[in-house]
Amino acid sequence: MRKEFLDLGRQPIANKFLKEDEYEGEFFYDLKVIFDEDTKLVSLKDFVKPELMFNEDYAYNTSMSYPMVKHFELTANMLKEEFNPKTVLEIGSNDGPFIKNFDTETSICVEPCENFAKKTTDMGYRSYISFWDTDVSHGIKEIHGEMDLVYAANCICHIQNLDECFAAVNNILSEDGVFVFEDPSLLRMLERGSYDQIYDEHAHIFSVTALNNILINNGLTIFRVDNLSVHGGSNRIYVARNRPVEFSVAENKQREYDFGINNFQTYEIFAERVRKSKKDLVELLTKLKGEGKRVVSIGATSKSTTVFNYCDIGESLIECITDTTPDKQGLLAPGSHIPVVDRESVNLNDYDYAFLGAWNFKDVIANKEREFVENGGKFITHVPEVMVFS
Ligand code: JHZ
Repeated sequence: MRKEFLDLGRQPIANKFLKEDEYEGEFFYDLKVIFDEDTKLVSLKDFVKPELMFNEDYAYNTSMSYPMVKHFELTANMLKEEFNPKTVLEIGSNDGPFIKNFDTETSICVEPCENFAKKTTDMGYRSYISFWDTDVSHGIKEIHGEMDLVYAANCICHIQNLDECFAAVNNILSEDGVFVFEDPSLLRMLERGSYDQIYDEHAHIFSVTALNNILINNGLTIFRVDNLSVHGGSNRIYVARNRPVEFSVAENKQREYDFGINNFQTYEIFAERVRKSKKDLVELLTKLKGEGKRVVSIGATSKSTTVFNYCDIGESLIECITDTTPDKQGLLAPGSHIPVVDRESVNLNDYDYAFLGAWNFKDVIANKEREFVENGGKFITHVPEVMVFS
């Protein structure tokens, strides 16, 4: 049975940055979250059509978050060393920071956003512009054969029909092949109160427990879990058909159980915390405005789309958002219509406070913006709770 526990209000497409003349027809949907008592999966109540989110205008460019480029290089080297795959398939390859560490002759990309598929094609990889499903899986297998490594980062949780997704992986995986994917962790989201992991693209927020339940039904088994710090706390899930299951799987499931991820009440408590976070953030920003303070935001993230729209924060409370991604600069943030600008065009010292839209890069940003702090600037974050720090 599916039970709703959180309503994050009317939300726009999280990565659809707008020109001024695009206000009119802006698409909004109801962002509500459910817990499935049977599989223990947390999902959006209503999914947004994938084509509205992932298309040739998709703005999230992995390589613009430079710590992630290093992360994918290290991940690729580790997987090469341990599994020595002869053939590699990446689902949701974005602009290629993972696949670029593998041979162009034996590696395949599947990516629905044409702008990014073009980039990996230019890098020499056979790139299919498509969503991942059984038809694509069969088509690729016919041409390129089975795959020893199927990899996906921050992509599987975007796929609405998980049974179809896993059947498609099962079809193309070689006998001893491994399927490795990483996505934000439900446990870390619940622990940290980071409700902004929830937006249109994240059709599901995964626990190891729920994934295990769904994968087993599809003939696949989780044999290892790595807990990662990236994206505010993610899990890297290793899946195969017949490998010995390692201790990390039981350990993660136990931690999830101990936290109460199998109980609906845990989600009701989380929802209460989210409502408090909204109240605290709006109160803080309103107070600062009353005192004549100026606030900027750093990182025009998908996450900040959820925060600004849920909390009804617009340009009157946060003047602008800086972001390193050229495709976001000069546009307006989805729903809130706060202007997104190049970091270089802004003197941070003109502002009193900087909200961390990219709180997952807190240390990197705090380090880069030392001068802002030295000049009396302070950061605001809402994770794990609304607070000011410098
Ligand atoms: P970042 C995206 O979410 C979307 P977002 C997606 N759905 C997903 O699942 C997660 O990633 C994993 C900028 N930046 O990575 C670059 C600075 O401006 O938190 C990015 O636009 N200065 C695929 O959008 C944004 O912030 C900096 O110093 O929530 C970060 O976005 C750094 C480091 C980044 O993901």
